[in-house]
Amino acid sequence: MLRYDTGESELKNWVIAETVFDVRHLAKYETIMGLGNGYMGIRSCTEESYPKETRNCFIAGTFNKFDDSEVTELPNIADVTELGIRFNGESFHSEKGSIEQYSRQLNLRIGELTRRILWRNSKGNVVEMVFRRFVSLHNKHLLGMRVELTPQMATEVTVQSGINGQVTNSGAQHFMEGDKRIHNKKMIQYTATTTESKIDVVTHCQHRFFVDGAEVNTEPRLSIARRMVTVEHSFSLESGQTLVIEKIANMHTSLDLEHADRDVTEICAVSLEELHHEALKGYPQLLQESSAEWAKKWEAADIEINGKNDFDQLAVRFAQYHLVLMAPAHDNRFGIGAKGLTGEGYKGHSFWDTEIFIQPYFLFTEPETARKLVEYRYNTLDGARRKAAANGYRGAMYPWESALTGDEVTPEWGPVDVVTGTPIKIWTGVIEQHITSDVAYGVWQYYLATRDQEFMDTKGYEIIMETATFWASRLTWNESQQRYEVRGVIGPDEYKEHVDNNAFTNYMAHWNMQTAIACYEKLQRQSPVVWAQLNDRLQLQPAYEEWIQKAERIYLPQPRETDLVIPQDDTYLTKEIIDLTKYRNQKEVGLILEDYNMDQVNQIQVSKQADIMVLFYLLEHCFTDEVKQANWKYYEPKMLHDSSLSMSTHSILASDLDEMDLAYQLFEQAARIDLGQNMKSSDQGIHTASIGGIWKCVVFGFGGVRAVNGQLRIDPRLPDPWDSLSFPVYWQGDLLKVHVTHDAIKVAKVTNVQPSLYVTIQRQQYTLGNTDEITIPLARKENSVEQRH
Ligand code: IFM
Repeated sequence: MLRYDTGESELKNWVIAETVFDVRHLAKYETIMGLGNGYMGIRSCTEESYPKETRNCFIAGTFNKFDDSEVTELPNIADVTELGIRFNGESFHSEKGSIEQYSRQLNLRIGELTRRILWRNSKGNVVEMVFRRFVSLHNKHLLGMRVELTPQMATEVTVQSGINGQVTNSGAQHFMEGDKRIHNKKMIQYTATTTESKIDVVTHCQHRFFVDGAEVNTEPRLSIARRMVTVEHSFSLESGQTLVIEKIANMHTSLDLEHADRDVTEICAVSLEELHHEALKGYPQLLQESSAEWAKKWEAADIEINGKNDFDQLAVRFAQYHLVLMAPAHDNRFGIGAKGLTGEGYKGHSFWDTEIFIQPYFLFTEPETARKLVEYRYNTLDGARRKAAANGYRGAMYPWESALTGDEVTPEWGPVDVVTGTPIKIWTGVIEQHITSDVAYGVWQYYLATRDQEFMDTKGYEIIMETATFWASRLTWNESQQRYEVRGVIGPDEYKEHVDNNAFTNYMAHWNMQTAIACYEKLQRQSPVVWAQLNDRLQLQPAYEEWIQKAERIYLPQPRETDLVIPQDDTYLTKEIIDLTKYRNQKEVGLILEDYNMDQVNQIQVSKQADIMVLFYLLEHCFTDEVKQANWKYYEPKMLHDSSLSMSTHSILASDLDEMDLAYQLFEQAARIDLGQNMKSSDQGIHTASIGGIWKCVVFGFGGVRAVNGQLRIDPRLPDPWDSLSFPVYWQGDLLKVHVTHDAIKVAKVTNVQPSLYVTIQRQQYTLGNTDEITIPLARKENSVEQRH
């Protein structure tokens, strides 16, 4: 059972808890209680091992390809979290003896996992156990564990612990074993190298033991076996004595920027030295150092919701916690995986999830991390160019799934086709092409929110122009209609494959070319040097002419006169309409694929996820509320929300349309995708886009924040169950604090990077001077934007 409130007041809405241990739910808790820091992520497997566990540790960027028939993936790193504990020879395991008391908690505020158990073994000996664990936000290489064992009778306790390199990714072994060693009977070393990408991974760990507070040194039994190094310590405890085990581990790789010039021996030496130093500090101090970093994160980003349902406050903190875990803020060579570093799902690959669902959080909360994310797309631009060329196009065609290089890494085959009994062919890597304009959109949003001209001059314009050139080469001329079309794609709604003129794709391609045109003209006017450099490399003049000629004639599906519905693609509206009640009431997603295969689903008016709705949110100024409403009415009944990206988009759009009850209901559902009581939803890892979506529902939806035409708009609408909402917004270098109630909005400019800042609130423009604070009564919508101070 998942519980959200511990009742401890100082931790109210900061804790998620498991109150009953159930092996059927291992995967759920491993994921949602995952620990990490953007460099490494570990699933929260228990110290004792269970057959159904998925014991994963990932380090960002360490991609490896197992063999030619597979795509590259994040490999599972040697495990340090497993401990074998025996009491008078009997191994601790929850399926033996009986568990008299149990609770496991993740404290989001400090990033510590705690498990408390009162266990009675088969001989009636009762042991009180507390397991603690954290991954450091202070030293990205470090992980700390502490176990407190208090048997209620005299007991011989044996602890076997070390490093286990026998882990795989569902059977795929990504490593060649390297050096294994135990230094001075204490410091355990395990090195391994990825088989294809040749990345060295160095793991060390060290133990300290205390009995009733006094450190004890015992002679261990040492063991080195195949892909495994362990030490075993034994202790004779009197009844009521407490044994404390501290295990501190660190991980380094040859990919780490600080090790660029080192070989594996040198990395080992640095890592060993570091661990020696860190382990001496002890768990409490190391945790304290990490907590201090969490405190800074929360101070900079904390959102306060006052309302009827505590869950809402917890949900947004849970989202922010996982946003920290997923983002490789330390290195611009790595993207954010669709499951972050919490599971094998989607193999660590990055999707449009980053730009459209996750980046907004960093843009408005931690802009320096947002810069890393857009730089990642610049670092993979050459791969995107290769993909365009390989497919007969020009410019840059971003991969649907991206790893280190920007080459396409989408697997070719997926789960079973229920009709043929063979694996489903995955087409997304070939024809889900809107990712290219999504990347450009992410770059442009970054620029609007930061005005980081240096980034644009050296990287951003190039992405926008090369992606526009891709679209120019991708369009097909329709002679009879006298227009350019985008044929044979998958739009965001992946239940429609090989469609022509997916509205989302066409509008975004158009936006991409228009933005490139605007950038070109601005550069030519204002930055001739930058323009000349880009022109030299990209032959901009002819490209510009082509963008203009084609952008003007690209087909943008228009609302039908009869009902204002925009065709999602050329054929969607002609397909069969069936009764979808069964699938709309489903407990788990994807039920329709158990009854129909993809060819059949393609022939039905049924949608996997938000498609046109995402367009309304990204290009909101292009569509009237009437059109948005009409399309909601048409498409929503056909929506299964079979992707975790869908619910949050619908919630934001409902907020935009002032449908606050609906917006809140959808927010609640989005917030429960991982955090809810569905015990299977997160087995493969956290849904990072949905996590970003939770923040977006709050700040973009209820908070009404958006960058529109280069200007910050804050147009809040609180749902009924909330009394107030406070959140920070970074905008063009300055920090704003926003406080919203049902009656008023208060905006304070906290920093003074710019002398004045413009913000549109309820369609009126305000200027905020240094440390200005304005309070504006909230009224219903008005029609025109007026200038006021
Ligand atoms: O990017 C998404 C896609 O839109 C739907 N399927 C899952 C992908 C990764 O989250």
